[in-house]
Amino acid sequence: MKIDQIELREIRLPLVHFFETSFGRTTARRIVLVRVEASGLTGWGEVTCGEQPLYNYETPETAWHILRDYLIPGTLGRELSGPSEVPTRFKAIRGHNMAKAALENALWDIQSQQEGKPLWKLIGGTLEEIPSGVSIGIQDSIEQLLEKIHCEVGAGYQRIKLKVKPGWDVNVLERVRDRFPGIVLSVDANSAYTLADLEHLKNFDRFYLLMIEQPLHWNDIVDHARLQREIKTSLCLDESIHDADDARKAIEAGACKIINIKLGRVGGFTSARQVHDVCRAYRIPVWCGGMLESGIGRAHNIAMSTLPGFTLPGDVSASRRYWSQDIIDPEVTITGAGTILVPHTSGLGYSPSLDRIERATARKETFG
Ligand code: OSB
Ligand code: MG
Repeated sequence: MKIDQIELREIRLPLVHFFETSFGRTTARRIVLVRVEASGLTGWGEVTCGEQPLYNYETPETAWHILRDYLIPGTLGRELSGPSEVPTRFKAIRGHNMAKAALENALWDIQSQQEGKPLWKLIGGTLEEIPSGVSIGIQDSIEQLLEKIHCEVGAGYQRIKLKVKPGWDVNVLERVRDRFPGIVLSVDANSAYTLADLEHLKNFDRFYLLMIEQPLHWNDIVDHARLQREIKTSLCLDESIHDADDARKAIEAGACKIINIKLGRVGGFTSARQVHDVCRAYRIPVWCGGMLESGIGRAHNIAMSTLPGFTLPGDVSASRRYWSQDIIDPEVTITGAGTILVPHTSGLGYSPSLDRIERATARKETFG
């Protein structure tokens, strides 16, 4: 495919409810979208980084810079054998996986349209109904949290994940388990603890959680392996896994029993499939993480979640939980069984609304 034009846009989207993690509260998103024109077709990608360099070091500004000054000049006007040529071509550029993923994933969108098949089939997906869970942020009060859990369980979501941090953990879990003894429950600390908290973390075993996600340092494998030896609950790594090699090392070290795959964090579909394949070979279950994506990133997440190793409910939930109006049609909805039905049309399976994207655009730059 020959890349004829690339457009970068930053859109602003207010969240319907704030989202708070151990590193802070988000009330509105700044999202960089990549639109690629190739072979007469249009493909879309989303940079999934946060507004601040807190989850990882990427921000909308760093992504814009890396795309404008490196990734776009390296692909514009060129004939590419396919989307997987993007990671090969930019191997020398260290990191910036979310910027790379946005470009590569837009090309997968184009290729699936070219071949006239759904994106999820093109990447090798097999599951047509995806189990869906929710990630619930830190709230202003435990009562507010209990009310939120009640609503999400009522909506049918198959797994509830709670954000935790020192001071909002065992005390909260005590109350949650008291009221909801039977739900499938997990927690995500986004690196809020250290091994000095080992005795405290052992208390989490009482709540028969499905997993504890990324309790320790955001780039660590060794300390997580130590922690996993000391507690019964399965650890899941998120921030620490950037590629298939990280996954192999973490699994071999015994640092986790589950891995969360995020398309942006690992650099796009090519790398995500490699992480998935390594986990499958070791019989490590995976699930699709979320980054408060707009409909475009959400549609890519749905496609990835159809790979056969995605056996646990993901953080991919209905558009309505985030946006008063999503930027795709139709919006993402869940069934009463807590699943998302994958689309059967070719390409992404959801149409970006140019109208709504234009209205949300804060800046735009076109190349080519
Ligand atoms: O660690 O999974 C995470 C959101 C922003 C940054 C990191 C994380 C999250 C979530 C939200 O948990 C998942 C979602 O609903 O998109
Ligand atoms: Mg996480």
